Amino acid sequence: MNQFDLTGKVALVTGASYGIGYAIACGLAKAGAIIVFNDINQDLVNKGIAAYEAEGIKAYGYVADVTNEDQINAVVAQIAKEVGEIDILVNNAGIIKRIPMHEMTAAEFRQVIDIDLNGPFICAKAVIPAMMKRGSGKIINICSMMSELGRETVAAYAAAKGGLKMLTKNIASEYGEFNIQCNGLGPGYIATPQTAPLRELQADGSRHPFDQFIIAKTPAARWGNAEDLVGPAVFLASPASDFVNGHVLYVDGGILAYIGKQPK
Ligand code: NAP
Ligand code: GCO
Repeated sequence: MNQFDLTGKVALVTGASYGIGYAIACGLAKAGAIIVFNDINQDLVNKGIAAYEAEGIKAYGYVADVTNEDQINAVVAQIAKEVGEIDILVNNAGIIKRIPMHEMTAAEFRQVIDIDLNGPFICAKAVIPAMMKRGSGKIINICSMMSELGRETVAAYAAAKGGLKMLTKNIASEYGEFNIQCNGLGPGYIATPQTAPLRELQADGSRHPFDQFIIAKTPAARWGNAEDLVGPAVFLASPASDFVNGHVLYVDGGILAYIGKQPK
């Protein structure tokens, strides 16, 4: 038996019109999964469907804000009717606000927590009952280096991603007996729109200081690509990981293991 075969499995990847979610969804599709995704407006969903089609993937797209429990519950019910019960949930949708904490408003802090932590709670809560009834399910929460480390200007994001690590462990603890596995996938620094500001070339054509910093902090000496996350995501979504639960699999090129290259 191919332990990495996802044939016939329905996978919901949140916020997957582009970026990491899109790459993971494409990888799950190539392993046989039926791809369903949501984004916050129809324009993004339409663009996503077109992008999947260009990859030869028929994806089902729905408009839903992960922070809106009524919208998520309605979409999960619609998916069950139109596509099938969800076997795999990838909580990918997320934002970051890079603001010094003492300058961040409470509203800005709450918005990041709402999308990056409350959203995964709402989506997991929506799919778990059917997984319990079926006696199987996979939940993958997209964590971060900031599930383990802090840095300037990302207090809300780190609080959310640290909380998401513990939510992952708690879902694993509470629902493991129903053969539901909940694990985290912790990307390092990945070249997507979300990190584009950290890689912008300087006026003199030199690399952004943060870009240089990440290269020095990464043993692989490169930024990750969204495609680097596909194999680990297929593993966590497949029978190959049926006895892996409450784990955060970091895909970071070695950042968390490395003190950093000595400056020349
Ligand atoms: P991205 O390029 O900004 O894409 C995020 C996606 O989530 C977008 O499609 C976005 O839609 C969607 N989204 C935002 N708020 C939403 C909401 N309320 N409801 C539904 N969808 C929503 O980000 P990314 O780099 O692909 O990151 C994806 C995930 O990986 C995030 O959880 C991020 O924290 C995490 N991560 C990223 C990195 C990295 O280096 N890039 C590393 C570690 C972890 P809009 O376009 O409308 O905003
Ligand atoms: C930042 C980056 C990071 C990455 C990612 C690292 O500003 O430090 O955006 O937070 O997005 O989460 O794993």
